[in-house]
Amino acid sequence: MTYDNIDQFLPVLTRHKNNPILIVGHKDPDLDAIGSATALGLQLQQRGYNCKIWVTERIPTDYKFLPGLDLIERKYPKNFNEKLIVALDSSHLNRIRDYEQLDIHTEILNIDHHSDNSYFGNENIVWEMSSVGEMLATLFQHIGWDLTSDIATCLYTAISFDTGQFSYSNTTDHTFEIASLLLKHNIQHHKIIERLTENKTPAYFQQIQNALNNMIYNEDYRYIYTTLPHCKESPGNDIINFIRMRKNTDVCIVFRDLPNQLVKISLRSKTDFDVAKFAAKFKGGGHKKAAGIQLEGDINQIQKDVITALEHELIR
Ligand SMILES: [Mn+2]
Repeated sequence: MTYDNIDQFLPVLTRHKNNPILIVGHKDPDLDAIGSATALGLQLQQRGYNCKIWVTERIPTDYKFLPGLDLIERKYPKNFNEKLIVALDSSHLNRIRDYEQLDIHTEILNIDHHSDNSYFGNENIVWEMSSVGEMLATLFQHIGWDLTSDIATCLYTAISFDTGQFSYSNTTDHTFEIASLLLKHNIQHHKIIERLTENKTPAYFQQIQNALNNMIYNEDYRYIYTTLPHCKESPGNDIINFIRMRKNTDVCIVFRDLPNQLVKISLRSKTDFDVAKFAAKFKGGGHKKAAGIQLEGDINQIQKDVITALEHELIR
């Protein structure tokens, strides 16, 4: 494994030692985006940097246990005048919500693990790794920046989330090495996992029920999909992880029917079938084994189009 541009990390930060630094992540932030942002924010803060995290979305109550959330501003901090933007877990600039508000002339450090990353930064650290959490832990280790228990908690949460508690194929020996290092920092492994997995609301169970009722399995093509109607809150990875347990399944899809004819689609592959490539046909993207699409229109028509395209691809 080569760590491209690993030696750019410290010089970029050092150059901005006395400048305001703004940390951003992708829209609908998950726990890799948020956990990485708070880890980097806490790390920079304890080293005397002036930094803020900008996330416009309300932070889900499930995430409230994370340290460092007080560094987050929901409104774009107009008078902060950042000189460096650190973009985390975002394959393209337009993955950042309201990115139009950012000054395009500001220097951008792009740290990401998506295979379709467009290298939109002035500096780009893009690796094939489980999570940005694992990347940041590696970068901190490389430059000799010690971790506090809070920073380790954020990183461990980010990694646990993006690896499905160390169960997906993106989990490597290196992931476990980093996890082992983080565990040495007095973090409560079982509490973090409990927060990630045993903290569900009644609405969540209703979603599971809907997901099961709407589940459709195709034996010939070995795909499975389901639809979540009126699903405002993100179900995270749980529903797609649930339906992927079906025997003899290669591709899993969850369609979320949102207000204003917005349809969000999550895709997973359990074979070499590249769902990022497939998602790109509908202007979506992601990783080979986990990707997403966002479309506007009638859910039934969109479903038909996506499933027809999928069957077409699977047959080749
Ligand atoms: Mn991620």
